This record gives sequence, C-alpha cells and structure tokens, in this order.
Amino acid sequence: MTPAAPTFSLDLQFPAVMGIVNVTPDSFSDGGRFFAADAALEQALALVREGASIVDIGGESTRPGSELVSLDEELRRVLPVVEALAGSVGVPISVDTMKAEVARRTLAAGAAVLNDVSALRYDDEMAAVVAESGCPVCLMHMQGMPKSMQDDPRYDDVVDEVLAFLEERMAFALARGVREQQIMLDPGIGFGKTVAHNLALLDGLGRFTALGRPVLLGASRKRFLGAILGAEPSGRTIGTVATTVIGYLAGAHVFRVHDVKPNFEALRVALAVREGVVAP
Ligand code: 9MG
Repeated sequence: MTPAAPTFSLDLQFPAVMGIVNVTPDSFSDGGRFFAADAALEQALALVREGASIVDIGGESTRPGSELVSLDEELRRVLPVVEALAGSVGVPISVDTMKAEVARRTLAAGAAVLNDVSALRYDDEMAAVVAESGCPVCLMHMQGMPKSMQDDPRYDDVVDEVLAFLEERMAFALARGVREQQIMLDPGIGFGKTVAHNLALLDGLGRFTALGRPVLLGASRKRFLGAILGAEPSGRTIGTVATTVIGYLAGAHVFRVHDVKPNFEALRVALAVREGVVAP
C-alpha cells in the first residue's frame, strides 16, 4: 500500500503532474519555442487540460553547460508569463528560480510555489523569502552548478550523499523559519550525476520518502534516458513515463514533466492498480 501522503502546505492531490513551461530561448527540449508570454500561456493551458495540477515556469536554463542569466533578464522572461498565467491557468504556478528577487516579484504577481534547484544555497535571502511568504518550496540536490556540473561528478555512495544533503538543507530551512509543511524534496536527477548515479537514485528513490516530505521527481527527457535509448529529447517520452511509474511505485509524489498526457495516463493506471482509484 502507498504510505500516507505527508502534510503539505499546498493543497495538491498526490500523485501530481507538474507541467514544464520553459521560457528560456535555449530550452533544451522545446528549442525555445515558448519564449513569448502568450505562447507560454497557451502551452500552460494545454498542459493543464492534459492533466497537470501545477505548472513550473523557469527563465534560467539549468541544462548542463548553461550560463546563469542576470536578474533583469530572468525577470524579463518570467514575470510577464506569471502575470499572464495568474488567475487564468487554474492551477498553482511554480517558479523555478535561485534568486530571491525573482521569487519575491513572482510571488507578488501570483506565483504560489518556489522551485529552487540550489536548495536555498545560491541566494542568502531566499530562505527569508520562503519563510516570510509561507509558500511551498522544492529543495533539490545539485552537485556543482549547471555550467560545469557534468564535467566530473563523483560520489562514494550517491544515494547516501544526496539523502544527507537534503536532510541538511531541510534543517537549514527550518532554522531560518521555513515550516516543515512548506518543504518538498528532490534528488535532482541529472544535476551533477553520471548515468550510473541517476539510475542508482531512481532505484533508491523509496529511501527519499522516508524523509517524511513529498518527493518531486524530475527525469523528463533527460540525458540518461538518451544514453539508454539512443534517442534525442523528443524520443524520450516513453522512457520518461517508465521513470514516472517507477517513481510512483517507490512513493514519489510530484512528477515534473514536459509530456503531461502520457505521464498522467500512466499515473492513472498505476493509481487504479495500487489504490483502486478508477475515474474517467
Ligand atoms: C528546473 N529543473 C530542471 N530539472 C529539474 C528537476 O529534476 N527538479 C526540479 N525541482 N527542478 C528542475
């Protein structure tokens, strides 16, 4: 039986699909097609129709090798999209940012969740923004920074080390006034990890649910799937669905994906088998 879902400050039904809306010109899997705010709005509405119960907007690419962008540029990309979506998309808007000022401004514009791939390490003010706003936050593991994280990732035991990191980050957040119910945790598939590290994390995902917080899995179209399948990002959808089902069976709660429909359908079937939930 699936363990009881941890209390979370966001009223989400688990498992939940988080649809990805990239607003970076170099977005690795959609070629930057959704850079304009109106196109991003269309994309977000389509993801929600397909089953997303949260959308994640990011204005700074975190793909391996990418450069950070300035605060002004990130705001220029993200803020109009959040403004366009708030009130019209019908699901909570998550903002993928490491910058406290982007967090502040997008929360004021109607965003509801922060997705910080640096787990509150990049910007000293981020923890205070999360604590003061009370918003849900995703704390993700990353070894290094996007520019060089894939150069030579090393671990003695990747699962033990990522678990210890997330425990330390959670303690840090709590010490800064963030409430436990705000926190979601993420092993950071593809962030400073070899193919073998990613596979070990997926295989050991059940251990992350023991931390008592919702677990977010982000494996969508990532390079390790390309290594297994010999496929470009657009050919990794079925591989992504496999990770979603594996993640669900291991107790993960939120699945951050590009292709919402197939992942949502796979989760519905898995839910029917595990929980007897059959809904058209
Ligand atoms: C922004 N981003 C890209 N991949 C991600 C992942 O795996 N998890 C989270 N939380 N964010 C991600």
